[in-house]
Amino acid sequence: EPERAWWKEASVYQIYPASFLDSNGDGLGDLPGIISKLDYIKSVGVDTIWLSPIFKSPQHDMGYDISDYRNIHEPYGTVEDAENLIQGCHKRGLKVLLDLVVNHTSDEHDWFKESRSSKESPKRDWYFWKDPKYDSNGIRQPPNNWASVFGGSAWNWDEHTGQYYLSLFLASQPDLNWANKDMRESTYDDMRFWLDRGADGFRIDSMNLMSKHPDLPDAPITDPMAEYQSGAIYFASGPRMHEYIQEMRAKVFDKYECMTVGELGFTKDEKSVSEYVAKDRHELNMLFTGDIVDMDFGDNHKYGPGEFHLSKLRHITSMWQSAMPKFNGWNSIYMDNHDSGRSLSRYASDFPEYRKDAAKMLATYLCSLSGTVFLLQGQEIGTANIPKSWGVEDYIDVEGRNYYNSVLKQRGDGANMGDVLSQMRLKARDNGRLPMQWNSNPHGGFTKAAKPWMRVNDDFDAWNVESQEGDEDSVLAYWRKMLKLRKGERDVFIYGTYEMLSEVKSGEDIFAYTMTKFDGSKQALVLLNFSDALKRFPASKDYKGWKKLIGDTAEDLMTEGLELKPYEGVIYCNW
Ligand code: TEU
Repeated sequence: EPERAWWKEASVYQIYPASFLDSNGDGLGDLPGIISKLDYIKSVGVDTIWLSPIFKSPQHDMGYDISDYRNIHEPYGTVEDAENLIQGCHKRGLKVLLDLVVNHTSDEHDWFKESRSSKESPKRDWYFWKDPKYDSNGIRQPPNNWASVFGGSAWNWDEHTGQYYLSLFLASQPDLNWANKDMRESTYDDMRFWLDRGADGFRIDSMNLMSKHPDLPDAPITDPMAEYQSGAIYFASGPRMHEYIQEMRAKVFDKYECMTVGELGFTKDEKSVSEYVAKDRHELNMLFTGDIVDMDFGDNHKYGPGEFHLSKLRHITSMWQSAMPKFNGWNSIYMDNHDSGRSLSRYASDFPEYRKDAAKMLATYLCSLSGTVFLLQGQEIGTANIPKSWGVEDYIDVEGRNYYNSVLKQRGDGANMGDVLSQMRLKARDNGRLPMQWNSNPHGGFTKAAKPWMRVNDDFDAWNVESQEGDEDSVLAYWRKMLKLRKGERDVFIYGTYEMLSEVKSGEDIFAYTMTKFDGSKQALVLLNFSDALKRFPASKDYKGWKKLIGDTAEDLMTEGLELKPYEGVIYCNW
């Protein structure tokens, strides 16, 4: 018998508050907007929501720069709205995960204001402050060569006290120094504030960056062309990381029935990952390991040229599906979040002739694997990336803009940026942040304002929630069916044992695997065609008497095999 837990069986729906629903016509989504759609969310078949940050913030990084953990970003609503949202969820049997961003704060947080006020401030040590270095020409330089994730140096000069402070993301997102005990305790108080108000857990932002190498050494030169280098080996999964998580768990999480999902960047090997989620370590419930959302990144940079190959997806899927049971760990299953492009457009196809089948095929993949499934708002209706006709001015996220501008500066030629824009079309974070398409009213019913905070995809007339409601053949209906099936047959899917079929057995471009119940009594065969051509799954006597569980076709697998349409996904079973 598998060890069962509610958080293992949860299906989680990520809400991007700015883009979900605008209730007051200011062009920006808000908490009352989310509250008004809880019945819809419930109807999709999920049972947990994850809210991207809703807290007070100057919004230089869309709320991942928090200036007060105990207040709500004013245009989103109030603490009372947040409590109502949590209660409204609980009434419907939905749980709520909040986004815990404690690797850094906003530079407008009181803690940082105090810290930067003087070298003698009691909060000086709550952040990383260092003296400058001087080069051979006597020119002031940052304390080390680390690059910020968003471009430029990770160090920022502060004239007032004559030191640099560290920020791995924007200069307005100074990194907290977790080695400082008082700082940690204050953060735990903030966590309890929300758990006491009913939050059921946290998605923990940039989790593994919280412990840095104490000497903050120069990074090795991995990109000789770049001015600054990735310091990840010194700032990811540092020496005290697990001590901090275990402390957090003992002092906070264990006091509540709390679900925890840690976001891991840079740490991807099985052994390091196991240290976060192996059951006997008492750390986190599960992780976002990021390797599936990174599959098509370039070698040195996210926006470098990279391609999706099914072989990568097979490899990553198989690696984690087989690794987790070895150390009694658990994992999240996801392909989309607010930090990249939509999987439909990147790994399958949003061409009109394939879009519906492709969105369903990816849902079949996500809903058939062992782990806790996460979907991003809009994924349930087949939301696609930004269309090709949009210009660079329609991309408003700081990460993509910074990259675009840095290349433009190098090349000095705006006419020659097509390659960069085409990478942004695939991977820019804006793609995951487009407003929800509710109906065919102006701006897809997302807002009544003349201008939404972010442009709505042009295809909202054809692709929206309302037009899919009641359509049995829609992507939405399919997600509902799959999420239900996943729960109904939880021992086969959620808790099942995965085994991949080799390409020889599955046929080219078909991703095929079986999921098996712990006692061997039930087995399902998942067949996914990741290409835009007809593909044949060869006949095999292994499937004598197997029946179709999901899909339009009903061929006999033993005698005929199966012809899969472009981007078709099907499931057969032996029961
Ligand atoms: O992301 C952490 C992270 O590593 C990102 O830089 C990610 O690699 C990048 O966005 C991919 O393009 C988290 C949040 O999810 C992200 O939205 C925030 O900007 C970031 O932390 C800083 O808080």
